[in-house]
This record gives sequence, C-alpha cells and structure tokens, in this order.
Amino acid sequence: MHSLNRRDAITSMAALGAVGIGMAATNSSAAQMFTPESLGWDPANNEYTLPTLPYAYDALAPAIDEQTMRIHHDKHHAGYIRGLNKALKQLHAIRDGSGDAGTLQHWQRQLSFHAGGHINHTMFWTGMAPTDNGGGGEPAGLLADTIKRDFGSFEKFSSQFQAASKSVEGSGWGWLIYEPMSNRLMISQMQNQQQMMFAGAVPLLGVDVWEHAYYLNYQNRRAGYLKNFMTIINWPEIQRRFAAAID
Ligand code: MN3
Repeated sequence: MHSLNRRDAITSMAALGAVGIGMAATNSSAAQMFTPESLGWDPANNEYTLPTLPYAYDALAPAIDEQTMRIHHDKHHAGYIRGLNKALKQLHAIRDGSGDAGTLQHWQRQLSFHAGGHINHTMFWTGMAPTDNGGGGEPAGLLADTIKRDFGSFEKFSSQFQAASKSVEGSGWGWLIYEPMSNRLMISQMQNQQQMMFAGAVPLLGVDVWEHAYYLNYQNRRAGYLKNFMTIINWPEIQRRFAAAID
C-alpha cells in the first residue's frame, strides 16, 4: 500500500515543476492551490473579474465545441462573478449598518451559489487542456498511485467518476475530491454550484454537468460528453492541486 507523506508530496511536486497556476508561498493548502490573482480578484475595486481562458475557445474541440465554450465562459461564468460581487457588496452593507439585516440569509445563499459558480468554473477551465497540449491520457506519479490505492485502478476511477457525474440530479458537477481526515481520494456529486459537498473536502477535478456545458453539441447525451471530457483532462494540473492539498 502506498502511503502519503510529506516526502512523497515534495518529490511529486518537484517532478511536476511549475505547471498551471503558480503556487503561493504559504502553508495553506487552499492558498497553494489558487492565488487571488488566479481567481480574478481585483484589490483596487474589491471585486472579482472574469479570468481569461488559458487556451483558445476552439482549442478543446471536438470534445467541447467553440460556441459552447464562448457562451459558457463569457456569459455563464461572467454571470456568477456578477452575482458574487453583488452578494459581497450587500453583505458588506449589512455589516456596515447601511443594508437591510433582514436580507442576510438571502445574500448568504447568493454568496454560496455564486462563489461556488466562480470557483468551480475557474477550476474547470484550468482542469482541461487541448489534446495536443497536455490534455487527456492518465495521471502520473503520486496521484496515479493514490487513484490506484483508493479506487483499485484508473479504469475503475474513470468509470465511477463518469457514472457519478452522469447521475447528478438536475444541474451540478461531478468531482474527484481529497478528503484529508481519512487521507483518501473520493468521488462526490454536487448539485447546483455548491450543494452536497462537505466540510474539509478538497476539490481536485470537477466536470460541469449543467446542460449549458454540453447541450449545443450533445443534446441529452450527457454520457457522451463525459466520455469525451476524459480526453481533455489536464492531469498535470490536477496532480499539482493534489500535491498542494496533501502538503
Ligand atoms: Mn457551467
């Protein structure tokens, strides 16, 4: 059995090098996974902005077509950022005494949904890569070993990941997560942008199964979309997130 320890993590991180979004120099797993800049945080205006895609709109075709990417990123993701900024502003006003305290629960719900939408999509875009530039295949190193330990094989992981994602009720996400208390990888469904996830779960790889993510190209064939999603996963980036999570 392969056990995770700090030496493994460091070895794995060194082998990976600087892949994807840069690491922050702190001891916090979450902070090592993403920086405020990578999430589009604008400190001058105290709000989030839409991060640009790390590849062209048509770079993931045919797995995900250009029009879907344009609408999904420019319209849907931008909408979550507007909602997040609005919720932050309203919560600030309530804290200040200038807002209506009776609306606190409403804005907390808005924060949960739209912050989830923003973070999920940021992780989604960077969790994919064109097939001619690192996308697809299988993970390597410690992540590959741990997937084998916790799921039996990569094929069993892939099969469960697709099955769980396919059977999300309504709109939501399928996730590979790291659960630090038991030190294990798990698969989790998410409804909407936030529901069914639990405290401590560290998201590593998410696939958007809202219809806006696939309907133009796949219509009702969510399974076909998921099968093709497996061919554009940016495994070096997922490995980087895993290394940050277990550090
Ligand atoms: Mn979406």
